[in-house]
Amino acid sequence: MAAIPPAEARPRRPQVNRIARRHGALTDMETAARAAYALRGNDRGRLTVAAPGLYPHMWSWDAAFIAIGLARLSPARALTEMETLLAAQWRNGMVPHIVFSDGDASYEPGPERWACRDLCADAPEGAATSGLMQPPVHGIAIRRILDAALRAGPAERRSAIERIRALWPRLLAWHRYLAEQRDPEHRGLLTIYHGWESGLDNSPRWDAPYAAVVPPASFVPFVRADVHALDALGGGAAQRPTDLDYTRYQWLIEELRQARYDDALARASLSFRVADVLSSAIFAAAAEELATVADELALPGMDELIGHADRFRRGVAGTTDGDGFAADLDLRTGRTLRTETIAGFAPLLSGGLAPAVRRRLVDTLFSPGWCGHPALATALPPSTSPSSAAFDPARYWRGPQWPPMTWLLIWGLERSGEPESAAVLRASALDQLSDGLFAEYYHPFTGEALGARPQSWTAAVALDLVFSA
Ligand code: 2M8
Repeated sequence: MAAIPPAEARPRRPQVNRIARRHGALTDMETAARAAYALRGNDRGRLTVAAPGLYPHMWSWDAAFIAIGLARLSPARALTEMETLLAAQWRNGMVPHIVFSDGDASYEPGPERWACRDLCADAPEGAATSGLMQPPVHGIAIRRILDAALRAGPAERRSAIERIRALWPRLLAWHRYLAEQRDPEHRGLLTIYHGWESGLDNSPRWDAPYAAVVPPASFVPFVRADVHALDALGGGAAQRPTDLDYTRYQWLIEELRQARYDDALARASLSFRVADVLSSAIFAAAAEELATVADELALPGMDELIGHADRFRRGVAGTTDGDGFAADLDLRTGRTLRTETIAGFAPLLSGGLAPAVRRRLVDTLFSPGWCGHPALATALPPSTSPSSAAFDPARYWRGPQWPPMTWLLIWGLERSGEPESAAVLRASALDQLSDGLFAEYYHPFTGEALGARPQSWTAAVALDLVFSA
């Protein structure tokens, strides 16, 4: 029998208010059944759209979370999701942030606005794509799919392993692109060219760097489609980034087009260039997960993957304050960007903190500034701390709770030796998801469903959380 560790070494049970399931809430199995139904409804055959209406295409990191959920239903279908995404990989290895599905022209910016194939020889021949990337969750998804396949029957297991082998060169090329093109100076931190690349588009993390993105007076922004798509759900402008934000987003696309999506030119010319600590932590974790797959399936590249994991784990840890809270870096000004946002918990994904520091970071997560805030409807981390001046409870990444972020933290806590804290968050997450709506995000104080719905990645993480409980 394993010896019981001394009290000091044992993870402490976080002090948070556990909220009883609300009246009329679904059971976990009902939540899972509804989540499967929602994912089926958003399935277009070889890809799952991020959400009907607002996001009628495939998004890169959404696809990874969707695959994590689908793996609970069918590892084969989960692999199809990854195959569709990776088939749209650029020749330089970049996995694009949007793969456009045919037949829906409602999303802006659409393929014509990006014009990737006209401007860059690296853009793929097949599906039209955007010219940006998103956080590299895919290695984590591949690991989860393999785990699910290993629990399945021999035929399904064999087929999944063959398909992962076939995807392997593309996965390695993606990680190589990130390590070489997005961290040429070996900081162990990924450079992003647009807030959209972080996935946390309008987070207060980017307020300072975006203030320096000033479109010329001659720039005519295109008409936004997102606000109208949300009006139908009673949401609209108050839940989305502002018009000023959007003009900056659009101008950055113009700058990228002028750089012809060339990384060296983008790094030298763009008016937004930051080192993104959360994407970097995800990259370290994904590299480590892929290294275990390489090891088990005798695939090439294991040492390289371990090297990336080490480099980025150290890069992330190097940005932390005394309590392990991480920060981004503005590469244009050299300034550290310390914000009270959920990205500060990045080291819980990548690891590498001394145990005492990690414990302080977990304490912060459950403190009144975060999950322990007395006004929260569900004790889950908001995207921005309610104690921050930038906190806005209903506006997109500036306050609401996002289920995939909760999933990442649960996953990170589990793998960094904090299973009790992970279990507490999981119980709260299942409580939030028991409304069966699978909203894009949730109002932290009222618990109201916000944004698009059913949002595929929300349904997907619900499925995974039910079956991993
Ligand atoms: C949101 O971003 C897109 C642009 O990429 C948008 O607002 O139109 C973000 O929440 C992003 O993280 C997410 O991947 C995407 C689709 O769910 O929507």
